[in-house]
Amino acid sequence: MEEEPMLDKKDIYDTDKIKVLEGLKAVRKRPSMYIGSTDENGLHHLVYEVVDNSIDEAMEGYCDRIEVTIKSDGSVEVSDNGRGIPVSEHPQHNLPGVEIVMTKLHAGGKFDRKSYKVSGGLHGVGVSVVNALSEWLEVKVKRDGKIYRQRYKRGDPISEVEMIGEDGATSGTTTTFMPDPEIFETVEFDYNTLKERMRELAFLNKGLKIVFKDERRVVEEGVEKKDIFHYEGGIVEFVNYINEGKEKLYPEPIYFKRREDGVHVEVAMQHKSESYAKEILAFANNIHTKEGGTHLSGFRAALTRTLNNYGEANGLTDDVQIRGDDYREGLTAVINIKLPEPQFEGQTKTKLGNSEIRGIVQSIVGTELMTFLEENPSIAEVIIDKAVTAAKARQAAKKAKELTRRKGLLESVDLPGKLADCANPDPSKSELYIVEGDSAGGSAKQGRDRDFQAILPLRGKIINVEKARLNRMLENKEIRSIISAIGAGVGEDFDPDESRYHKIIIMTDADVDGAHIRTLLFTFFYRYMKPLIERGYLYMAQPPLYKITKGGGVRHVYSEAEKAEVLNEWGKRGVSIQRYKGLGEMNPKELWETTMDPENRILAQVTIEDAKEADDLFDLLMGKEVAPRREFIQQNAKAATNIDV
Ligand code: 0RA
Repeated sequence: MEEEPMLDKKDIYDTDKIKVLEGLKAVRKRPSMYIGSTDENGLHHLVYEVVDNSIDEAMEGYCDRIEVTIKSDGSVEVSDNGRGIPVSEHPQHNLPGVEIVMTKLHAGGKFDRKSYKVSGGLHGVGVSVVNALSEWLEVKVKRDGKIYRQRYKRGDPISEVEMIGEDGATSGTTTTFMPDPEIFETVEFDYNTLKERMRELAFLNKGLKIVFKDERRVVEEGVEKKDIFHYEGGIVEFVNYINEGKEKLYPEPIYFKRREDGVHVEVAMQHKSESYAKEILAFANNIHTKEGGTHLSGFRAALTRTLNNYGEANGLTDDVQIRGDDYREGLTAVINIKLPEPQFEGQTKTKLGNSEIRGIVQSIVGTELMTFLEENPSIAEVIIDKAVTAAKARQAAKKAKELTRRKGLLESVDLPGKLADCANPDPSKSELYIVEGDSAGGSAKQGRDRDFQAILPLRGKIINVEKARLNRMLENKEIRSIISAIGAGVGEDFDPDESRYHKIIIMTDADVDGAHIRTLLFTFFYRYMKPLIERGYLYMAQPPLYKITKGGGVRHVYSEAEKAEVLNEWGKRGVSIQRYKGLGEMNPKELWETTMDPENRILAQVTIEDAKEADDLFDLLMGKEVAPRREFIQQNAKAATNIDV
């Protein structure tokens, strides 16, 4: 900061101003009432508040560039090329417009812009709040060929609005502020936090260029971070950004935009094909309404109704009851509305409350989407087909759940026929072996300790992974017998406290098929019984790799290293080495001794990371290309045999 002009404060404090200062004092006394909190969130909110003012100018069409810079001293500068905050005197206050905007809470009236302001929740409290909570703040206005400046300390003007130069070419407003460490727990801005909001604002305001810079490390390290966000495609590009790298059901997002009763409604949406997650982002006046609201419910109602109507009229629904959820499976959508007087409600003031908006959004989305479907029948068909598949999967999952429900208090669980259960009723002492193949299943049944070990054999290839869709998993008989053997439900209803075993041990061969089945089972547990993995109930059995015999001695080894050790110890003469290719090669006694006896066996506990990896791999296996698929199965088969305990 440059020299501070000497001011006799009495001279400039008219009664009006005293009121103003009382207002800002109140802000400093209870900052959380204005910005939510004084932690990191509140700190970053200061930037949003200042940027929102420039965004308002952009929304009115007077500004197409905003520059946001974290300066090397830790202050933040926000600069726009809008009209510039007026500097002329306000008739009632006898103060320049810019001073009113900077020092008066909710400065309204003459210098208040109308239209679709960014306001609601914590947004729109006004830049005077930022001023009050700043150690210092400086505003520069370029207007009518001149440059004006005023400075403040903790909200107090410490200079007049001064004309400091001339610049005939441009107009705009630049605000620089240093958050007050007396107020905030931390005054260090996080680049990535701010960056995400800047990107979002650029998507929501197509054509607007936001230049975001961090100059903090220029001096010491010579690095300047800079991102430029500028999207001529607006929210269509937003959807492309979210869906990047994913398989899409149709190549371009569906887009439409219309205005009704002074409300602007804009929607971009696209379904992913191999992913089931949905991401529907709703914004009102640039505020991300995380808690939803009337615009979101209008969108959802229109989506369900329109697709149902189209599907039924064109015989695409396969007589299945399709629900809204089914149409939203894999959907990425951005709903962007601008309305005159938004009401924000909810815990975090991010729920749009204006009731008239539901009908407006529903009617616009309804007619625009119907037009799109009629003009693009092949896209309409794939969307409805996907929903039909989702609806069928949902019904199958429901059936699977019903299967696993306990009958009554005194009655036992409905157990699958193939399960050889254990005698001990205490889950914490009980183990369930899920065994690949009937023959290994037979050996395991004979070799086990039936007091605490239960065996569930699975048919060789439980399901053709190449063709299986995740949602078809629950229709699979083998998967259903796992669900009922464990007896704790599935999916959202899964309750690990109900699990009939505290150790669930997957026992498969150490070959490609075994790896296949393991991937599938891990994926199943990860998606439908995750708490089981989190509790550490899921394990992999580790059968030995080799049987080494010499004279009367027998050693089972579980790794190449161990094999080398034994050969070193015994010498090579008279030694025979047998490689186990599958579990089926072991007789019941050998299987017990090497793989099931708690005294000797090695178990690998499955972690969430292991399961997540399998889940990603599963997605890859479901992918379209054939060559990489083969390769990954082989690599995974290798990796899966090398897990250390
Ligand atoms: C009030 C009236 C006018 C513009 C602005 C405020 C204004 C405020 C900010 C805050 C950051 N950037 C801004 N740009 C403009 C309209 C003045 C006119 O009629 O020319």
